[in-house]
Amino acid sequence: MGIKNWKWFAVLVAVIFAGGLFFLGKPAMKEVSAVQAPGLPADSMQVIQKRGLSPDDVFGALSTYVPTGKYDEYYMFASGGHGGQVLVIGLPSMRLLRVIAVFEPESWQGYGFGVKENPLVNKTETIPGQKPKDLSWADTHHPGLSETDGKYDGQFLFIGDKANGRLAVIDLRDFETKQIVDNPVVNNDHGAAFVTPNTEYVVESTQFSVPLGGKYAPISDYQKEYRGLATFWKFDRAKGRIDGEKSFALELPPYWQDLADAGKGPSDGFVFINSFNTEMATGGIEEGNPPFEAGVSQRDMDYLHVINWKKAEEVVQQGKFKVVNGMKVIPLDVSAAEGLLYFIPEPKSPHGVDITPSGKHIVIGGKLDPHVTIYAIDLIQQAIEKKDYEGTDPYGIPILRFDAVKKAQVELGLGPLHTQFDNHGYAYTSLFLESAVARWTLGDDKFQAPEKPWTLVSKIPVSYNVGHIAVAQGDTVEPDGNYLVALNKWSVDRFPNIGPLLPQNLQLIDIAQTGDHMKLLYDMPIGMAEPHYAQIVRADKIKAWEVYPEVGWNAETQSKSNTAATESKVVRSGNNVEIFMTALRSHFDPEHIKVKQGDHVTLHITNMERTRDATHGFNISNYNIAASMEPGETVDIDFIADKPGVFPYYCLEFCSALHLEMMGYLMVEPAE
Ligand code: RUQ
Ligand code: CUA
Repeated sequence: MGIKNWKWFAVLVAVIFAGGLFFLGKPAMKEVSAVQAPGLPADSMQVIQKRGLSPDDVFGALSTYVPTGKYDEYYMFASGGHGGQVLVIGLPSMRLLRVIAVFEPESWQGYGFGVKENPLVNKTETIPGQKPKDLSWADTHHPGLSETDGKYDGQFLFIGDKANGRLAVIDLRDFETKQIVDNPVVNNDHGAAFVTPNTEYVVESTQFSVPLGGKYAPISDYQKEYRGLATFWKFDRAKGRIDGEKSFALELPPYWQDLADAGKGPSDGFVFINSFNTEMATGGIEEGNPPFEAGVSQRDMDYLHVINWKKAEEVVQQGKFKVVNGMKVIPLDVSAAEGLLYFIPEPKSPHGVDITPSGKHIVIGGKLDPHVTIYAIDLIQQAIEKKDYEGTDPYGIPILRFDAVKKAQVELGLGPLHTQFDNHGYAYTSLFLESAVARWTLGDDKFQAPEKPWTLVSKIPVSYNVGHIAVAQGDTVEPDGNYLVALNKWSVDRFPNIGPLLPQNLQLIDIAQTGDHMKLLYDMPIGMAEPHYAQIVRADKIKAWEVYPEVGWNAETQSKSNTAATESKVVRSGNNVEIFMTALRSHFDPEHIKVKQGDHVTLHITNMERTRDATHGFNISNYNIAASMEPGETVDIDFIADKPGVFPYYCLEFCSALHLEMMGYLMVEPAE
């Protein structure tokens, strides 16, 4: 215990002691503050008393408070659910640091309101000839930080859009979205985004089976025509973009594939995706059929999909694929013949699949089974080699024998979903039905817990209905431990009443010590859609720019813009008016833009500032144009001046004392 911790411990002991006296109803304050609580000022004691704080409350407060001028130790990247964005939260303070606009227009960041550099405006083809979908919202589920050797490298963040089958790339040098990729074969996903250990690929797998390629087929042809898909998007790290032409996909049976995770260490080269609805139920409650909720949960076992992506890569190189809307798709019979896909029975109504830090074990949570089931990669490989199958599924995919590949099962409680890991040899699993998080021990993994392997150690209740959990770096080969965040779907009574639509509740839990020590520290309401998954990374891994590297920076190409201007200029040719504009506290140059109705106007605006935080905004009244130019940035906007009149443009950020003066007029002279 370091000297700093000692002091803190002494304060805590004093506080707890004081709290004890306080609860005994003694007029304790004066005695405690001076003698028994060295270092704790009397006014702090008064706060504790006045606010009625318990020792646990004080512990939570001391653990999470980040004094002004000091920084959080971790960044948490959480999906923004059907808000379509990504949330950046500091830990342990649980302060919201940034909302990154991804799939939805967002005016503060000038995202989706005319600036050509952002992918909502400038929709690029990922695969030649494939028209990107014209959508302005998404259901973001799983953020995936880029990895090197199975560790977060702090360079990129990927996020999937469950509702529309898309994937986005965020560059963590400026925390901005650079690319949105449309899956041309399917229109929804769920197992996205999960990266392979060196970010060779970003995995996106479907949730709901559909006829591939956007075809129509009646539901009566479900088994014949509907399919799932696992897409392996090739990531070009140097370009910071997904390369659709080097990507490929595997056709899967029409089971509903659920979450995915990529193997690492001994399981590197494999991707694991679980599934439900191996019943292939097709619903139709209105026609007297069993509803989906009953139809998809009849069987005791569904199938964990084991995909050998390194082998699949070779099979693609050998040309053994069909092309669906420009995407290379490996058909099911090729996967069966080439040994690319195996199934493992998994109980019951499986949801989360998580690889342990060593990469040796695969943990499955079955929503309707009180256990987590653990498989071992060496047993899986042996079973594949020995063809230890219990048969094949109707599509010819071999099913490995459950008992041959199962390593352990641990009974945890009701509704186990998702599992994360720490650096003490513990696994943590969310229990949805029980509203709790369970801590249990791994056996023979990278770290070893003091307790005996494969046993439940303790549980902590959470409020309420926990979905995912995130441990700091808890899905990598170097889990950091210390903190766990429970992403609770319901908050019910935790916050002041704001009407019927309630926030989600993210709860911070201290997991720094072993044994049954898990302490709830903090509740954070999220009043904007439902964060599904989050990843927590040590702050020193993120190396973001403070300002753009040079004046005249194009944030799309991350290089010097060829439309940057350090002096203003207006170039007219026929109906085209091109304006090179500068922005510097506290003026735009030019301040008058004179055009004729119908002119095609192109604006290149350069923020000349080198001062940190000296962002300027730009908008044109009634033209639905909004931009944000961070220091050094050049943005390009073009529009037709179809509305005659005089339209102020002004800076949207309160950048200086004369911010209100930072404006100009767009004068659109009516056409005769
Ligand atoms: S899953 S419903 Cu991450 Cu639990 Cu999306
Ligand atoms: Cu620039 Cu206000």
